[in-house]
Amino acid sequence: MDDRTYTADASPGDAVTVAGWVHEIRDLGGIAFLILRDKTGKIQVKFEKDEMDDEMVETALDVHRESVISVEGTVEEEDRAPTGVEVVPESIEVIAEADAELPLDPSGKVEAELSTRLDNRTLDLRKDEVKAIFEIRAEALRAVREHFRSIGSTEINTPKIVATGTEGGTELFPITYFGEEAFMNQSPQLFKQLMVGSGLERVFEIGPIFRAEEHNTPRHLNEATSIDFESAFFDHTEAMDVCEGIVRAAYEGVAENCQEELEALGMTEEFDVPDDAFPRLTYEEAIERINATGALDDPLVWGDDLSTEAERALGEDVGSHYFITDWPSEIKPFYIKDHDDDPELSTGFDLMHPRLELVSGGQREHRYQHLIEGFEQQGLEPEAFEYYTKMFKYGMPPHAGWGLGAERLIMTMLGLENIREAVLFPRDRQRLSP
Ligand code: AMO
Repeated sequence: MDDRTYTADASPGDAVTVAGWVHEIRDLGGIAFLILRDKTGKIQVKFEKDEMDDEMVETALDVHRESVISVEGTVEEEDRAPTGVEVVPESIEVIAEADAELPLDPSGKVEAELSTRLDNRTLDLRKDEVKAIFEIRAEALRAVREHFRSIGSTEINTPKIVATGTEGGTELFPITYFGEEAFMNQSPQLFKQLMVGSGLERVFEIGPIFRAEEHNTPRHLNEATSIDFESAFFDHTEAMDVCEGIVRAAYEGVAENCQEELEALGMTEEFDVPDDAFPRLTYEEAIERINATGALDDPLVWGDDLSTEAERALGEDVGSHYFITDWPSEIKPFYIKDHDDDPELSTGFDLMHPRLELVSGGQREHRYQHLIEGFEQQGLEPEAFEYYTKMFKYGMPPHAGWGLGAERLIMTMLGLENIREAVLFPRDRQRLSP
């Protein structure tokens, strides 16, 4: 429709064709209003029964809500209209009639359960506050990409069907690949590391990761989007600097370009770009602080991973984004490098939001012999990873990087209760369709 005008662009005096969905019809007797909604907003169309063509008025009053229509007419100023203008129609066409009964109410007057919303995502995304989440997600990813490019990293796309896992064997989804067992990739970890040894040196990827986690929680998905970064000649502190920059760039992009969306979410007042350097606590300091809060029945001891409860207690105590650094080597994966002066301590770090973990990363083990030993210590067979390990024999620079969960970033940025709200079509224990 070349001649279509978006509702937001309709100005008094214009002859327009507006097209979109029937948001609402209000029949007041002699006069009736149809509210038409499109991507950019809503506009009132006025029908004066005595003065207009009967058939046109009848069509407008009979059409079901959420049908797709187009209206040709003139835009006039009208102070009483929600947007200060209205369309005085000359003709109306019903392009796609909607059923009278809808599985959920896009006007939002009747609230729907999350599962009903996810089953009917198309209708759900007709609501301003839901659409806003995905506009913001798109903007955050745009800003992230731009920031990565500004620091000289190359976007890569690596295979999602793989022969081996990297993040622990129990969380793999097996598939059949021409009669052989293969898996959906849990992380681009090994591929991004291989690329720092290539001529590309500094890379990022934004792509799906698959985790066959059994538990169904408000913070886990079985298919998530990971924002991954890896750079040659970086140590873990430099990787953390980039991580901070990326998180801030995402917030800045949203603050600059998504004011309308933040308004739809009722967040204009409370949306702050995190500005200070994120505090960096060592693992040891973190467990001391958690124990000092008294929130846990059993105090943490060195070597414990942090439970959800422990993360929450620390998050409340710190009150902003923060890093946890210097984790015990034994609870970090084989590819994370240990500190040279203390092999019990790793260079692994996590970036935390007060509510939950956003990022894991670290400097990587780039020395061939140490890497092979790391595999063996974790009970993995280095032979299965030969495609990866052998490249460490041909000139692999020291390097570091991290992975950031895109949905967790959006969930925490917008204060969403459930991570599923930040995904169009979530995959979880119960949900494989749509
Ligand atoms: P990790 O397994 O900690 O590290 O994942 C990195 C980040 O990805 C997000 N994430 C998830 N989000 C939603 N649902 C899930 N099931 C899920 N799993 C992970 C989280 C998490 O912090 N290879 C390393 C990264 C690296 O060292 O570069 C890795 O995958 O936000």
